[in-house]
Amino acid sequence: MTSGCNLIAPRRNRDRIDVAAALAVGALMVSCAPAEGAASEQASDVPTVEETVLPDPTGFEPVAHNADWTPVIQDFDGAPMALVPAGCFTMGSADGADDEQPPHEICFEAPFWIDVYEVTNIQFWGRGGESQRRSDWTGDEHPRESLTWFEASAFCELRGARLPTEAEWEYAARGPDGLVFPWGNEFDGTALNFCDIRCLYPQHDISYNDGHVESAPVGNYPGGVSWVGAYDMSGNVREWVSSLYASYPYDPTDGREVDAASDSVNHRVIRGGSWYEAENGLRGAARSHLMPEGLHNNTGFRCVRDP
Ligand SMILES: [Ca+2]
Ligand SMILES: [Ca+2]
Repeated sequence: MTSGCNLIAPRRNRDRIDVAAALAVGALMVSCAPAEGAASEQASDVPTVEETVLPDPTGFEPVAHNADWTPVIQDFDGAPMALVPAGCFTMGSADGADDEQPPHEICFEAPFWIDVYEVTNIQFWGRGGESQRRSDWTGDEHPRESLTWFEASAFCELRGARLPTEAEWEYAARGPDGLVFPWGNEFDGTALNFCDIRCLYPQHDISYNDGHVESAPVGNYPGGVSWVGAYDMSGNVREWVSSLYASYPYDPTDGREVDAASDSVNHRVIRGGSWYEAENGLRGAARSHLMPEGLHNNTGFRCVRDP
């Protein structure tokens, strides 16, 4: 990364969110080192507010409470990513399913970046993603779904990134406060795309109309943004994470991470619930799992990268 960074609106929202609005929600958005060929495009349609200095991702102190953190968003060649600062949280839930127990403390000594949005169709194809099946809903800004764990993982690697671990995903969704949902501890059917009144399945919740029967364009529910600035951590599509499905406590050294890439038999964890889920499955601690070759139109992904 170089100097000459600019505060910008998120790339995918250029035509819908201006910089003032972006700053109004309290997020520091930084764009640096535009790729070759992208400079003229950015110069023409991205409003520049002021020069700023790229924050050193490792320069932040560990965070003890969600409210202590102001989102820092950086554009990585068109993919906005949110910085997740170092800190600790309680993974799992004593009130959840058996596989969420026992709750246990997980600490991150270093920060990491996580995608602000689920990976979209246009991002996937535009960057050479490969999948045996296309998404069921193919709008540019709809999430890329109906792909295997291996296809999702390979795409993140194309971006110089990787799938989040299960612990990283949950920390980015819940934060040091351990929120039940990304936005707080009470369910709010206006903050996400889930199985609402128009949903075609028996678990539908007639109390809310979220505007979408199946998947929605990413970033459509600002009320549901997580403490780090990530959208749709709850709902829209479920998200592959790197981890093999195994019992708690979570231990990244017990094989669930190191063996995942070569294991074609055992289930991988999926997080966050989707347009198909009701309230309980949309909690930040809720765990689902699938065979890695599973193709489901309610399952997509997002990537993380290390500083
Ligand atoms: Ca819905
Ligand atoms: Ca999601």
